[in-house]
Amino acid sequence: MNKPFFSLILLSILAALTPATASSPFMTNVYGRDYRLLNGKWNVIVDLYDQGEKMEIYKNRTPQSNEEFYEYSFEGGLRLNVPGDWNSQAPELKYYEGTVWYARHFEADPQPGQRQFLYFGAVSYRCKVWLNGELIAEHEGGFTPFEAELTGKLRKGDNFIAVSVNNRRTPDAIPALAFDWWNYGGITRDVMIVTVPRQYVRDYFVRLAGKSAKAVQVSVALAMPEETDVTVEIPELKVSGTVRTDAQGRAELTLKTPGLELWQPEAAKLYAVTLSAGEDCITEEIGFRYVDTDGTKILVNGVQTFMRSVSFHEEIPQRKGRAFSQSDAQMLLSEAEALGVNMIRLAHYPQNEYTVRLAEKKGLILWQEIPIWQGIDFEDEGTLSKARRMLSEMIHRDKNRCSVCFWGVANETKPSEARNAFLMSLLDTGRAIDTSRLYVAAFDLVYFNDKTRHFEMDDPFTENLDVVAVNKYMGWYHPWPVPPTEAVWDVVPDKPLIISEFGGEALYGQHGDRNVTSSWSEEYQARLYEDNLEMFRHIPNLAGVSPWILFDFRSPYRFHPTNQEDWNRKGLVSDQGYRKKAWYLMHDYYSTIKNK
Ligand code: GCB
Repeated sequence: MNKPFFSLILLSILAALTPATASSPFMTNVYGRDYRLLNGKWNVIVDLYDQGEKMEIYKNRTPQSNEEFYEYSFEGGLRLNVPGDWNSQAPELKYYEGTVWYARHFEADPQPGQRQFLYFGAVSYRCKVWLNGELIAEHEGGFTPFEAELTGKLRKGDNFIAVSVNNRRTPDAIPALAFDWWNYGGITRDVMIVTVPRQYVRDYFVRLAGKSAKAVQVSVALAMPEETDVTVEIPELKVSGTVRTDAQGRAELTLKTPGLELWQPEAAKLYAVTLSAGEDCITEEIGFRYVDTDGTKILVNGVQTFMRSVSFHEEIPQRKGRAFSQSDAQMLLSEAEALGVNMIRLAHYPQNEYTVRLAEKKGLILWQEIPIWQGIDFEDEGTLSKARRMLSEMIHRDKNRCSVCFWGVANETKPSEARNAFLMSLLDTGRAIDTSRLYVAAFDLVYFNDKTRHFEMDDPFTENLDVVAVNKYMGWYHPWPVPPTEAVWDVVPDKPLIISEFGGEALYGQHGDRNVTSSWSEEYQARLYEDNLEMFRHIPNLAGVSPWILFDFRSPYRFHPTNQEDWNRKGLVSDQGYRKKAWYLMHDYYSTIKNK
């Protein structure tokens, strides 16, 4: 049997055998729980040769006799902020790829009848967690949460937690060996101890029951299998309902919602929704909208909506580090809003909850994706199961965020049987959890057909997607085969098409010839934008555009000694926060479209 065919069959069998991803791997809405952050300074040990586990340094031993000694100590060494990447906190860790141990003490006072969990917003990229010397969690994937139950393990008084974090790039990882952003390592999002009652509402999915504001559908899962009453209330609408869970602790409820106002792009409306069961009660601000397509149009709440988008990485350029806080989210989103967008494509991985929740409050549509970014080994079944897990973790974390209208499953992949089976398995995984969003992938294989004189793309996988997206760098990676006025597109003509990336590099403050690509000048970048904006007029099924990218971002991919210096300079805004000339063109374009 040939290898691709064999792997195709293997992948399909595996996809069928791997357990369903329908129930959430962590509790829903952790920020709505009783939690205590373990953020702040942690002690670290840099372990380039991976010796720490063998030495059991997670036991944090100290000499107990005259003969004993230990070649490590968590006290008295380097300390790093959590959340935060290590690369931006110590010069010697700027390019570090390997293991770093994080450790700290904390006080606990566990009460009978309560359960405690340790929750990590994200650790990049793989990690193991020990509590008081016992291994309690392992996780792979740098952009999604995980938790470990601590009930019965926490000591009254002092506890010691150690986390080994490793960000080494490997061929089976997601993303894999090379990618165009900084490989930040560390505990990059909030860490918290969460306390819940013994039985609690572990998971819920609240969304419209159909394509109208008339009713809301609620799916609930309790932590433990038990038949009990769950009450769901939307006080502002004076709506409530009670349902009994089945023996597995699960229930479905439909609530009629007269007077419900839909969440709309740029007009966010959220309702406090409360779920209670026994001793447990949890409230979350939730919005309601529906999204679908009609031919080549994207409809939000039945209204055709053109996606005026932009992308950013989870990075604060001025600080040269990963974004992690509420104020970071505010900075990124306010600059996006200033451009006049109604959508953000969160590049290229699930970003932190502060960004997602604030975007929702601001009425911004979101596209979230997993880092299936070029170079992925589609024939490796281990990689497939990781990808499915990442996708389901992303969906579970944000399924109640109505702002998320698109789940992205891949960026720039090439057709092959193995790729098709892999992506199909991701779509199946996603659709088994959530059918209230559009599934999208970004492709980069559009070419100019000399015979038809059209831009075209041959990738039959597009059939399986609700919306097709194309990254096309006309005027940067691709010279123009025809003037932009004649650049007519014939790509997936029956589906909505989003230009999910376009752009080129310019060093802020560098002026030069608007006709010379290698000038790296603001003038050339502005000209490139003029040309692309002209081309967009000749894409009949265009449903949105998303320039690449809002801010210059750090990337070891980019090593021109004077124009790049480890920065991808395609930002409309520089690493110092200055707007380049192209920003103004894009801003005008968006105001014109908006006011049409
Ligand atoms: C792409 C990738 C994006 C890169 C960008 C570039 O197609 O999707 O991650 O950063 O091009 O700048 O080349």
